[in-house]
Amino acid sequence: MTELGTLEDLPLDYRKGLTAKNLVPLWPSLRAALPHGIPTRRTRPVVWKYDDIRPRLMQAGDLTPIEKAERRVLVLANPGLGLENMQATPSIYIGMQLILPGETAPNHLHSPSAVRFVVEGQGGYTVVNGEKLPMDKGDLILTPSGLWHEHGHEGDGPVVWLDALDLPTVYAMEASFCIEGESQTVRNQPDASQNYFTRAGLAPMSALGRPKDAYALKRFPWRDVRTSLEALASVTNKGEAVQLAYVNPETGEPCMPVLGFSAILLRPGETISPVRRSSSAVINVVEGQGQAIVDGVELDWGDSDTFAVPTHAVLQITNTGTRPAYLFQVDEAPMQRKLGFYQEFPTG
Ligand code: 1HN
Repeated sequence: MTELGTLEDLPLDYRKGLTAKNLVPLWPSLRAALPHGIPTRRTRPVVWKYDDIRPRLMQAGDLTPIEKAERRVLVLANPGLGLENMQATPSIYIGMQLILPGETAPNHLHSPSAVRFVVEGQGGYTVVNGEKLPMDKGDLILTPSGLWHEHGHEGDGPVVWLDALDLPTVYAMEASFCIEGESQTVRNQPDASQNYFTRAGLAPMSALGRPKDAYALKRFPWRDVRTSLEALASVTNKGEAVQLAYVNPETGEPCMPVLGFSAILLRPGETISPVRRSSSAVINVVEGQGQAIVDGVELDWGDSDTFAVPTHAVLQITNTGTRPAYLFQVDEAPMQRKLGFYQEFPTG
């Protein structure tokens, strides 16, 4: 590799002249911008234990009324990226949100896209463009860019869900903003997962003649995901990942444009070594216990824990328990594919 010239190689006068005119020489920074072979990653492989999050979230419930928070959230911030930047990985925002019985979180829309993945509790709901979506444990709820959404809680006990947003990317583009609105009128029909899209391979006849709905399905009930994972496991060799992607049933494409979502089943004692990918990931444990080795760092995980996987990381995940483990994965592969640089690197 050729040694490139440094800033200090340049006469001070010349450097000052460049600065005065808002100009910067590329060659002293070229290797940092384009490292050879593998990107420089500041993202750390870390685990956020639910046992650390939950009591602090409940404390927030006492300390901060919902009116003073709008969204009562503790953000899972990766220490390698600066806690203040609210990035679990460079392109993934993750928060844990608490809503208490009777509370409502007001209606708004924004340019970033969000999903909710329910961690605990019953009776929560989100209204998305007039469609009331129940939130049971493990359900995935989409609140895409530009769609009105508000939350509520009609049950007992706390409801906690994980928010995943493409906020870091949208914010970096100086394109992140929000509009507040009046509470929505709920349409008098259950969510589309309960009537229009109840089975793979079946779509309402009326869907055939019209343009594809970018967000045909806004709720993916965990009950169905779990059943589908178990069916897939029955025909998948041990050591091969049992993994299902959440897709738009009308297009077969990832259900959101920037972030991708998938569910993984790990059989007791099973280890999987997914290919190295150019995208980062955040993994939440629906249930089970095990260990991940991420770029050589050992992370122990249990129920409702969450861990970060940097881009290009070497990853191994083991279910150390005696029952199946279920994981929920967020990554930015859909965005990287659209931008034309998504890659998988065979390991070994
Ligand atoms: C948001 O709209 C929600 O609607 C939660 O529940 C977390 C974090 C950043 C920006 C918008 C919500 C958010 C958010």
